[in-house]
Amino acid sequence: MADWQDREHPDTIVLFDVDGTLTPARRAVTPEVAELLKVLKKKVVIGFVGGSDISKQQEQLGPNVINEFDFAFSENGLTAYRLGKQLASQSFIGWIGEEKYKKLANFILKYIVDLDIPKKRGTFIEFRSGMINVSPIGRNCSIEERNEFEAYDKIHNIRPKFVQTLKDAFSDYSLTYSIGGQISFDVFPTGWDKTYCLKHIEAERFKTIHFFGDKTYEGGNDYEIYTHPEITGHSVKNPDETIKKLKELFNI
Ligand code: M1P
Repeated sequence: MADWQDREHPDTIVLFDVDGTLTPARRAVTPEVAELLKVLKKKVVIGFVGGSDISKQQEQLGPNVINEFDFAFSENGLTAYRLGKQLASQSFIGWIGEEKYKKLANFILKYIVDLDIPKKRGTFIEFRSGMINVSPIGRNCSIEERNEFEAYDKIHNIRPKFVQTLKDAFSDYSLTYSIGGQISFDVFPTGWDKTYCLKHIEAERFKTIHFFGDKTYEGGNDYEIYTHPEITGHSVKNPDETIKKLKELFNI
């Protein structure tokens, strides 16, 4: 498309997961990554696709992120921007309906009431446009409490057990549960995973679509897009590895 003629490779797009790939989980991007992205943008089209909502991505990647990236995909692309302009969004509540949602939310909150974990804070369900995010400790815990919960969860499998209970109780709901971060999991209609963002770039007819992510294993929230037949996937452990692979791949 004409918009990308200023790039060395206008038919190539590179998409990035955010947490664990461009930034440490829920933390800000480093100047080194930000600088590298500027150089990369001269060569190819760039975008990010994260599970979080846009306000968290603005905190992490900068307030002007929808203009700095050619494509900004929040909530797996259920909220999307192209060159700073918003594209069509999806509504989780519109899809599920109030009655079914109420049953799901009540079940989740009752489960959390009975959950015996060391600390509980606030915001156990975050209601977003295209999904809900559920956190057993509560989203407004501190960074230290977030790290503690993650370590505790690795031993006690609080989130995997919670997810399994919801899968069993709501097997007729066509929902997918995705553990993408440290303290929570995302719940969205099956199919609204990160591959959803590809609908927004179909018309651009890119010849190569690269994707960089850290949770590329089965069950991780990068798995579906990483293994998609049209994607050249790159699995990384952290932002440093993203930098290293980008430098090798694009001769930067
Ligand atoms: O981007 C990955 C995840 O980041 C956050 O997870 P947590 O707060 O558990 O570390 C959330 O915004 C989540 O929705 C998102 O998938």
